[in-house]
Amino acid sequence: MSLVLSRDDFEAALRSKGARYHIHHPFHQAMYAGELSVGQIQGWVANRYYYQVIIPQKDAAILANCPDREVRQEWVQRIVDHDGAGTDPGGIEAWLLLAEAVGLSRDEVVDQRYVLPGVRFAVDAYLNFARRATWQEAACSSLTELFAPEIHQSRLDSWPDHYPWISATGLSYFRKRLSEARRDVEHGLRITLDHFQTAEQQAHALGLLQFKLNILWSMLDAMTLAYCHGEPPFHSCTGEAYPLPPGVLP
Ligand code: AHQ
Repeated sequence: MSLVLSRDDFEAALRSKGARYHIHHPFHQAMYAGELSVGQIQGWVANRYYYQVIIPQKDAAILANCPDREVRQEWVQRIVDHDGAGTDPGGIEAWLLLAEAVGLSRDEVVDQRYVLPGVRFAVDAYLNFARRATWQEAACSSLTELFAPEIHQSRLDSWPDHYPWISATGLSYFRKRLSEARRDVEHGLRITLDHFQTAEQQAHALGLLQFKLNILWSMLDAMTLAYCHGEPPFHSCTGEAYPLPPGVLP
């Protein structure tokens, strides 16, 4: 029977999960080292588009499950940050600028032709979890963003030197998330530390964060198999290759 953690120790336990963040995945390590090809970058951008467009739906599911007006007033900004509103084109539009900057057309990204089954399953697991979980559980799972500013900054720091063929305008999404992630995670952490009080609840919260870490890691596993090991789905059993971004040699 584990003992209940103090608020500070509970936060420290959540932050210690950073050791399993996808910044440590070999695909991301290769990205920062400048070892990815045009096609591998294109594959990552095209697949992560599916994650980006599901995030506002995930946040809308949280809002739908949340009866607390003050929480909703703060959480709703996440949807605006991605979908845009008024003069703000939003993060999904910024991601499409990134897609164009890496040599993909908007159409081939928006139609999701390159999204790998493993990526789709992982992302859909996140959305479906948020729909059926309590709003506090789903808020807790978003705390992978405790570690996100570092990963966005590492792209801003490494891409210009390693991938000079990607125009700076394509990096605007990463710049945008530096401040948004910090603001979002402060709210998500407050909800989590306030809600999960008993030792059992705290252990459950740590499990929810691990579930989301697994989602991010599994997405990169699918991309690694397809774009680094040359084993896209059905590569070994049919003639027709799974759709691959133009920079990925079949
Ligand atoms: O661009 C990202 C983003 O908008 C979000 C929302 C948040 C959530 O609600 O789960 N998580 C998240 C993340 C984004 N980018 C990822 C990356 O590696 O670029 C990191 C990811 C996260 O840490 O959960």
